[in-house]
Amino acid sequence: MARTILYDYFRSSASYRVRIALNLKGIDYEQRSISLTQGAQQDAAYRALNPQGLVPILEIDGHRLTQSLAICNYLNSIVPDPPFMPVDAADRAHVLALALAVACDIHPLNNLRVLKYLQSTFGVDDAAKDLWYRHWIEEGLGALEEMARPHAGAFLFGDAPTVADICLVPQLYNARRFSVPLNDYPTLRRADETASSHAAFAAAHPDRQEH
Ligand SMILES: N[C@@H](CCC(=O)N[C@@H](CS)C(=O)NCC(=O)O)C(=O)O
Repeated sequence: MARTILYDYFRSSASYRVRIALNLKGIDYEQRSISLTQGAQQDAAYRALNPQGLVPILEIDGHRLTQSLAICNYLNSIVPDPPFMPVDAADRAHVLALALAVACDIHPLNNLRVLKYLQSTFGVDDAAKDLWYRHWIEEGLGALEEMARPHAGAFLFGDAPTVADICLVPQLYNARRFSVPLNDYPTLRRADETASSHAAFAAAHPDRQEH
């Protein structure tokens, strides 16, 4: 059988999501590090694999998959246990809303290419760039805290990890890197703390990756 290969970057939060998902499902994989700081995602050879010039890519079962949440969905389909999503339709919609609040409404605004464009085209300096970064994280996490609180347990939804936690943990790692205070988000911190003692999450941490 062909090997499962993850093209990722240790600090990429979309890659971090897929590492968590693969670990939760117990799927072995090899990593190919694509250095975002050196611009390897723009190399013609890499863009031939992913025209978006973004990590991650997952090669699995003869498929080449992109988009971290599409990859999570694929993994959840081929290995149903443990499930990433609740069974009840309303609960699923809620968990997906939490995941998308991070993946669609926080993360893209702070992506490397967006920050670079702000600097190169609009002359934004480092201080203004950091302000931008923190603004979108704080606004997004504030809303996520409110959204998650009613149904949270040890994790963001109940007491088992879901795709919402898969998105949350890398986003909080990012927030800490940029010294964003997390005091106002007790529900998010609790889920993050639970996840940090879970082997699948711990093994996916950027500090545990070779680069
Ligand atoms: N929606 C995509 C986002 C992928 C993405 O933005 N990846 C970032 C790293 S987290 C990237 O490759 N950035 C390269 C760049 O901005 O040039 C996903 O979930 O996979």
